[in-house]
Amino acid sequence: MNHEGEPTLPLDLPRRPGPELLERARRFRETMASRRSVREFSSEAVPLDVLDECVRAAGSAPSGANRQPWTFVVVTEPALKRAIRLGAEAEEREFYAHRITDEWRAALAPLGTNWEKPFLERAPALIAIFRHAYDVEEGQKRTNYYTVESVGIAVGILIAALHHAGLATLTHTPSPMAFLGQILGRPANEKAFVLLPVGYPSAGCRVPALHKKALEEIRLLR
Ligand code: IYR
Repeated sequence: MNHEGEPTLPLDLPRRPGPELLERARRFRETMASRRSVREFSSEAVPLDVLDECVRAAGSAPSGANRQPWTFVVVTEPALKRAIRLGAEAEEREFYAHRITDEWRAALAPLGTNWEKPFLERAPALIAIFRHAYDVEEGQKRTNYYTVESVGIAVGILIAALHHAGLATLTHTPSPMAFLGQILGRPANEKAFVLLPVGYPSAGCRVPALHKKALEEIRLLR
């Protein structure tokens, strides 16, 4: 028990020798280095049990006061995917026509994006992640803490888990995203956070030639 009288468990984390740590770190880094955001999907179905395992991994994330302020909606129903595509394209049309700044347009040029989002219908699954700004228990609002950080970490683990399993994702944030909660019938405390199309890349899928910063550009030693 801890000092509040709450139950505790022994921690089960194996102590690995240095070379094994390095080898495992290197292999994970290599695995993650091949992850790319994909916008051209095959329509081939993905196994739901694989998605479930990846969502379980995401659900293991740390969160403020362990509130786990997230819902993962796995959408495979074609009519729902179509509605989501139409909702996203309505916002994106406005974004690319009016809301985008010249500077932002230039920043997006290497990605080749536009208002059209056919991948939202073609990808076999869309995982819509909702952030619980608060929870409602017995009609009372209960505050959650650090929800953006918590859900961001969970989504990072989800993207890593899907990639590690062998599935491609796109981290998609049509803005604003209120249409997602409406289409999927989420309550007012759940705010759409990000939309992840998931599947296999289409045959011949190409991705932009992007550069990732080297260690020396992102890590400081003090
Ligand atoms: N949400 C838009 C625009 C967009 C914005 C950023 I920042 C990106 O990295 C990519 C796209 C869209 O999905 O097209």
